[in-house]
Amino acid sequence: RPGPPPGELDVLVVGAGFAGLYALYRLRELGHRVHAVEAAGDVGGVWYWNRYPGARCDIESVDYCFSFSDELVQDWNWTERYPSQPEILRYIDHVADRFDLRRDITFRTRVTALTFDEAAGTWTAATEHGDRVTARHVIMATGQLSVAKPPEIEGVGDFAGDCHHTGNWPHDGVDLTGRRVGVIGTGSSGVQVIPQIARQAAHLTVFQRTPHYIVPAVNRPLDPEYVADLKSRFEEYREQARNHPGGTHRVLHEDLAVEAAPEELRARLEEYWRRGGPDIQAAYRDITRDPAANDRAAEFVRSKIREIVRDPEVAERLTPRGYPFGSKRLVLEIGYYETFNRDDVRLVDLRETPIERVEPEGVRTGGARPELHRLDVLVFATGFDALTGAVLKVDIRGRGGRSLRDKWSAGPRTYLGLATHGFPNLFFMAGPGSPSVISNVLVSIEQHVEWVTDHLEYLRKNGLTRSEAVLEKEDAWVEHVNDVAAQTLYPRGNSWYLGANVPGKPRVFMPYVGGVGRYRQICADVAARDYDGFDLS
Ligand code: NA7
Repeated sequence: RPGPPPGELDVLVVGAGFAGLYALYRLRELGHRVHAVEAAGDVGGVWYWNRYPGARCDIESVDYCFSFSDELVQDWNWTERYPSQPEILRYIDHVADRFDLRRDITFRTRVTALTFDEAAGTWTAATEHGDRVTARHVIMATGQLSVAKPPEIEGVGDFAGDCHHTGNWPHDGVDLTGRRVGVIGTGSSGVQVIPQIARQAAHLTVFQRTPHYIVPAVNRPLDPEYVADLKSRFEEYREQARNHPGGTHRVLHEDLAVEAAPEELRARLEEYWRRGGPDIQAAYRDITRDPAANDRAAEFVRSKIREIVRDPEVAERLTPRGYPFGSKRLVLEIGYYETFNRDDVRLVDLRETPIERVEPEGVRTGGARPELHRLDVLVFATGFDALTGAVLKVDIRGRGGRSLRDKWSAGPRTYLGLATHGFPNLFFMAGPGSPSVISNVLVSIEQHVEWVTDHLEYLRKNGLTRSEAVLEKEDAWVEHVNDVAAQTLYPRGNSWYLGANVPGKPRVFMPYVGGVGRYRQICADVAARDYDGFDLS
C-alpha cells in the first residue's frame, strides 16, 4: 500500500467497482473532498475477483457500460454480445485511467467499522490497517454480489486438493489439465465454469442441488454496423433504457401466454430461444405473474433440455421443477447442456444422493448408493451473501450507537434503497429496496450515483450538513417493495433475491421489482419536493 487514505473528507466512498468509481468521478468534478477505499488490489469490484474460466456478464455489452461520457462511449470497442470478464476489467481499467481515478483510491484496504459522531455530524471509518478517516458523508458502493459464500458442508477444510470459490478465483489461474475436478453449484457461475472445466480436466463431476432454468446466451462477435448505429444515437438509446421497467430494451408483449394457441406459443418461445438471452421472460405479459402462464414457459425449457441432452435420465435430473421459471435469476448458457453429453462429465443429483461430507480425497455422498467421488480440485460455485452481505460485514454504528446489523436483523429496511433511518449521511449504491439487481445494473448505478451526488450538492448549496431518512417513509417504502413483489412469482423461488441461499438469513424479498423507470420517477419526485422523506438540517 503506498500510503493511508486522507484523514478528513467530505465524502468517503467504500468500494471501487462501477458504482464507487462513478461516485468518485462525479463528486470530484463537483469539487468535494472525496476518496475511495477498496479492499482489492485494483479497481473492478466483482470483475476483479470473478476470474474463473468462462466468467461473463449476462447483460449485453452495449448496455453494460457507462453513459455519462459520450467520449467514453465513442472510444470504447465492445467485441462480443455478452462481455467476458477480462474485457469488462479492461473497460473498468480504461475508465480509471481516462479519468485519473486511481490517485484518489486507497487499495488493499478494507473498511471494518463506521461510527457516526452525533455531535460532529460526521462518520469515522476504521480500516483493517488501523487507519482512521473522518467524513461528512459515506457512500457504500460495496457491491450486491461481492461476499462469496462457501457451502456449509462438513469437512471442507479437510480436502487435500485445491479448493477455489468462483467468486475469489486465483489471479494466475488454476491448471486443471489431467485433473479430476468437482464443481458444487449450478447457478450462473457454475453454468459458465462447467463447460470450460470439462474441456480442460481429465474428469468433471458436477454436484447439483437445484436444477436452474437455463436458456442459451447465443453469444457472438458484435456486428460493427450495429455498434456504429447505436453509438451514433447512444444517449437516446440509453434514455429508453432509463425509463424501461428493466433498464433494458426488452420488448414487453401485452398478450397472454394462457390465451395463446399451443403452436403459436411454441413458435414465439422458439424464436426467443434461437435469439438467446433473458428476454424470453417477457415473451408474454403473464409469464412473471401467473403460475399457469409461467408453467407453459417452464415446460418449453424442459422440452429443450430433453432435446439437447442425450441420456434421458441425465436430462431428467437437469430439469427444473417445483418453482417458477425466472423466480431465481434466469441463467444464460454457452454449451452447458451439451457438456453433459461428454463421457468424462458426470452429474450427481444431490436430491437423490446428498453430500455427507468432504474428505481429504474427495466428496462423499450418501443416499441409496453411498460413494466417494475422488477429486484433485474442488470448485465452489455456491454464490454470494447477496445485497446485504458486504454492507453488514462493516460494523456500522449510527445514531445512539445503534448497530445496522441489529436494525436489519429481520431483513434490510431502506428508504428508496438509498438510505436507512438512524444512519444519517450514509448512502447505499445498488442497495436492498432498489431495483438494481433485477435491472441492467449499470443503468441503476448511474441513477443512484447521480441522485446521491445531486443530493449532496443540494445540501451543500443550502448550507445543510445532515440528511436522514424519515422512519415512516422508510416503513412505507418497505411495504411498497413487498406489495409489488407479492404481485409477481419472484418470491416463490428459493433465491438469493430472498436471502434463501444463506442459512439463517432472514427471508425477505430484497429487490424493488416495480420497474427502473417508475423507481427513477419516484426518486426524481422526492428530489423535486426538496427531498421529501429526508430529515435535513
Ligand atoms: P447462485 O445463483 O446463488 O448459485 C449458487 C449455486 O450453488 C446454486 O446452484 C445453489 O443451489 C448451489 N449451492 C449453494 N450452496 C450449496 C450447498 N451447500 N450445497 C450444494 N449446492 C449449493 O450464485 P452464482 O454465483 O451462480 O450467481 C449469482 C449471480 O451472479 C447470478 O444470479 C448473476 O446475477 C451473477 P440452490 O439453487 O441454492 O439449491
